[in-house]
Amino acid sequence: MKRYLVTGGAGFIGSNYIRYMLKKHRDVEIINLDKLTYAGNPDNLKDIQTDSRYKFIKGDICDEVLVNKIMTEIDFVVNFAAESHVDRSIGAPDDFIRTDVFGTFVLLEAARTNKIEKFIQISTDEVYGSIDKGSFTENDPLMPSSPYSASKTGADRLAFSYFVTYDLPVIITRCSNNFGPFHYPEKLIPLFVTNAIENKNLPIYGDGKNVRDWIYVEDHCDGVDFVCQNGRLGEVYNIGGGNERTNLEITDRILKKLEKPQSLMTFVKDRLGHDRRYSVDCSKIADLGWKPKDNFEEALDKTISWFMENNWWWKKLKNGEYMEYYKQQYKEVV
Ligand code: NAD
Ligand code: TDX
Repeated sequence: MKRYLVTGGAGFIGSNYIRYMLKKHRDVEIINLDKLTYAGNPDNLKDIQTDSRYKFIKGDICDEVLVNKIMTEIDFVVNFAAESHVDRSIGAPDDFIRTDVFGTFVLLEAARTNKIEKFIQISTDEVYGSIDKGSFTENDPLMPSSPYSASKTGADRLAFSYFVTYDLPVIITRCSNNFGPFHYPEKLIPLFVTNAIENKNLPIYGDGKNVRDWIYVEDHCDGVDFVCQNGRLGEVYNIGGGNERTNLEITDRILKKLEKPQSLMTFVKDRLGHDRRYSVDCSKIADLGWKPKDNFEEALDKTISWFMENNWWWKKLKNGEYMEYYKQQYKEVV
């Protein structure tokens, strides 16, 4: 049995990754360590709660005693735990520094003491900052521009330093924008899909021409598993979907699929420091033999259908305290 510690496994990508791993591999045991912040949701893993290979521990990656105790039983660490929403990092950066930087440090220290087999640090394409033309390779300088991406850069480089300094078997992935089931409805695609279903406005920041490269979450999970098995220690791997779209293009597709009027589009005040375009060059992971499988338009349609069929999951999140706070803070119509 290979024993995994997945942190942040009750969040969007972490929960998809745990489900994917349990389905794909018979010989894995997974401990999910998650603090259950507003973004962590036991509903995301309802269907696998009874799998004997899966165990949930509610706790903080910053808790050194707890992390050290868990780490004695672990071969692989996959660190998804983070504060992950750029807008929130602009309003209140504190938790981003604490979890994304200090929490990663606690995990790295415990992994070093307990001599784990591999440590996968889930970083992000946002560490490079914005690029007008071309795509970033893994060797390009890091120019993060939000408190979120700066915190993630701290964690990314800290993980690398543990490889160089202590020989900790670290691999770092930098993925582009994910979408799919269980995506928290504060992020662009789930917010716009659920708003459109409810005939509410879709708040587009600025001119809506910012570009993101979208990847279906299952492809990302597959890429992380591939890198864990085939990646070289101490290396960084970009993971992208190869689907660059403006926010307006995404909005248009959502409205058409749901047969909703264009009049739901509302232009609101731009995000502070809003990165114009993200783009990663994925030839390094392609040379190792991996590429994403999902077709973007089909995967987006599948995701929209999932949200239509699972309003039990998102309705209570959107009516929750956090979303009320969020709405007041950031959606000023221009
Ligand atoms: P998410 O916000 O949906 O989930 C984060 C999870 O981490 C939640 O379950 C939360 O409860 C948990 N968590 C937060 N603080 C914690 C702490 N101190 N201790 C333990 N658990 C804690 O985020 P996501 O979108 O699933 O992203 C997961 C990871 O992937 C993050 O590291 C993010 O930076 C990275 N990433 C995300 C994307 C994307 O498009 N969503 C793209 C590239 C990289
Ligand atoms: O209401 C909105 N209106 C809008 O125009 C929201 C929530 C977003 N946007 C725009 C901002 C971005 O240009 O849509 C784009 C995508 O925004 P988000 O969904 O907030 O994602 P992004 O800021 O690109 O960051 C995401 O991808 C990289 C994840 O949240 C990060 O965790 C990941 O590292």
